Amino acid sequence: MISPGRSAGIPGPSETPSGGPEELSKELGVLTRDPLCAEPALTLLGDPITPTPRFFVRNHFPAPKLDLASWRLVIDGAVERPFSLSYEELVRIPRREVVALLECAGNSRSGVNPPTEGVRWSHGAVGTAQWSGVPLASVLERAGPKSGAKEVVFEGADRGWEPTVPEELQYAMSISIEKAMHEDTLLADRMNAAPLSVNHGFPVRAIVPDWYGMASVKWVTRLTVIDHAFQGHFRTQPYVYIHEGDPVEGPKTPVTVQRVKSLITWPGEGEAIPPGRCTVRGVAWSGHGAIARVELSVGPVDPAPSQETWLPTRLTGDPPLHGWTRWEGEIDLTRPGYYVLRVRATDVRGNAQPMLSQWNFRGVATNSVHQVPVIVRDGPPS
Ligand SMILES: Nc1nc2c(c(=O)[nH]1)N[C@H]1C(S)=C(S)[C@@H](COP(=O)(O)O)O[C@H]1N2
Ligand SMILES: [Mo]
Repeated sequence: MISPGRSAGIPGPSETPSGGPEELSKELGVLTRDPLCAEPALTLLGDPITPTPRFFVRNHFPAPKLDLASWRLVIDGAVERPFSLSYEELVRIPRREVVALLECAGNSRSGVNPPTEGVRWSHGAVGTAQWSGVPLASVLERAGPKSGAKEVVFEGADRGWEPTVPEELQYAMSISIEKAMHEDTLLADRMNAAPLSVNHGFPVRAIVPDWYGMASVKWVTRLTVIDHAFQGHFRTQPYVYIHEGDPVEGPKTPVTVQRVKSLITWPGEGEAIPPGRCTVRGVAWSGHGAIARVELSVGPVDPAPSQETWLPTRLTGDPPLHGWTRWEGEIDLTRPGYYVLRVRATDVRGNAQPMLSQWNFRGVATNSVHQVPVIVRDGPPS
């Protein structure tokens, strides 16, 4: 008998991706090899949906190779009916498709000054994909969270060592129970109409739309409902806001919802463009709501703020709920020279991208105005 999942193109046990280096796309530049952190050039990110070979990879530990036939998901903690289920059982639950953007909280860290610890991402640790899976709420409702449930902890199957921690760690991250019960929060097994690759979390990962990527836990094998704030390493150490003057001891504000941000995907940094009219393109998003406007400025390299003239851009396509909005704006540079293009987005709640986002000790959630130097000159494109 063919299960409903199978007929929808769900992989059978024989279709387990092989993983390994052969899976790594040539469109990604490698920042660290083991564990793998890789990002595409920004000029590859203009499409509404990011093709999987151009989707960044952020692994904290070596990617585990899980076997579909033996994979199980355990649901326990502060629930009335703890249980576990196999992949076959999971895919029988009614499914949902969600277009959602993932941005690594460390994206754009290479521009942070003074520099901080952490992977030195350029701006490519962001992508929008179509995810398909089972609403997390369907699984949680079956277990029945107890009153007083505050957070859900996702545990990944990956483990390893971090320089400053004396014991072996497992990747784990929590989200609020409200976010966990949102209909678009998924246990996803498909990305862009194909089974997840090993590096993107095969066989099942969490997708937590509008939150930074650290919450979308890959290789999920356990969900634990808790009645307090999760104190695991990844929740309390790397993915928190720490500002100058904060007390060293004591709780820190966790990184959760994506800040408003826009990026120029064309022209690329340092690109030579011919004099005359030129269309600048890019993407913009906010975890707080839709993008209301995106403005572009063409300035001298080092403008006084008063010299900056912000021009409106056109938002193209339908505004997605959890993806990015594409925009384009016309510029007209007749005189050869060196210029800087700058872009800033504002969301419907009035959150605006700052010229320089407030510095923090982890270099997370950087959303400074994106600046792209260009050269206007005659002659063949470089
Ligand atoms: N189990 C597990 N889940 C994880 C991670 C990880 O290292 N282990 N990295 C997180 C981080 S920090 C990000 S930004 C996203 C990246 O997802 P991607 O590699 O599919 O782009 O996965 C998240 N989920
Ligand atoms: Mo991340």
